[in-house]
Amino acid sequence: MDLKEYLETSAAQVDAALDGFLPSAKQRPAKIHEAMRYSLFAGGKRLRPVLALAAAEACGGEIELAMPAACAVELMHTYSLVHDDLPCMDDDDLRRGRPTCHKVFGEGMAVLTGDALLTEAFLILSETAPTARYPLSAFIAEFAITGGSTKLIGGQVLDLEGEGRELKKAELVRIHEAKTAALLTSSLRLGAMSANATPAKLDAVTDFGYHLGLAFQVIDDILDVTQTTEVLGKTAGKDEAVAKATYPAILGLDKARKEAARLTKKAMESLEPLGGKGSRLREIAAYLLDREY
Ligand code: GRG
Repeated sequence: MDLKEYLETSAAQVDAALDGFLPSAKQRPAKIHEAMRYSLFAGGKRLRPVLALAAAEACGGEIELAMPAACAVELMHTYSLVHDDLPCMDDDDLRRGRPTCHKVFGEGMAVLTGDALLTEAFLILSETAPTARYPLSAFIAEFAITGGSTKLIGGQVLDLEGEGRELKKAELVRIHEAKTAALLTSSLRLGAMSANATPAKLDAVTDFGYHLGLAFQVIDDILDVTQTTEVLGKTAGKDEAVAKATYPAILGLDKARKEAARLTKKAMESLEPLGGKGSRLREIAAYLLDREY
């Protein structure tokens, strides 16, 4: 199967599993379930669950056993987007090309939608089958740490504290480690754990996730600049980029592109302990470096 087909097939499998795990839109109170489904089925790339499934396969496991964890990470990701878009955070009107949850359902309902998605994520994760090396508590702890005050939430705190001032590169890296790399890494780790990965293989996907996560954010920042300037019909320049603390703003576009390539190379090198079985993950890393959306 070529990569495009693999990504589409995996995303479709994740969508079907999410649909099965989630309460139906008719379940009462209907509004909250409608809002959860609105945000979840809004056309996301499903990168994190696909990485979880690919890591499971790379470690010799089966995608069915990784599916609860794969769905749980997508729910945690969607919760973070719903809350990140709120007026008290980034105050965004659009997400995944559609009006944000609070624009459609109101602010109070969007807070509750994020809360419900996160809570549901733990319920789905609890369906994971333990393996010889990893009891269910290891999956739950991994997931809780990722969503907690030292990772996702901590990253958001650093982001809020950094608002309105120029950040140094090291500060930006700390935000990206916590906001972006942590959940990507955890997705891969949970997939690997569902495959009963050896400690060496788990370390390999962890290292891969860290570098891939940082690369993903640099690329996201580059696309933000190039796509915005494309829309405005301007040449990308430092002035447009400094509005937000990003890699292109701090380093300039050229150096940011080189940094993304360097991080992607590091990510690929981390997969050496997986041998040939790491090739799908390597392909995904290469694809993300060249992505245009
Ligand atoms: C808990 C409120 C709260 C925040 C935690 C993760 C996070 C911090 C905020 C989410 C917003 C954000 C800009 C995160 C950075 C990572 C990133 C580039 C997310 C977008 O991921 P994609 O491109 O999105 O995979 P899709 O829509 O394809 O799933």
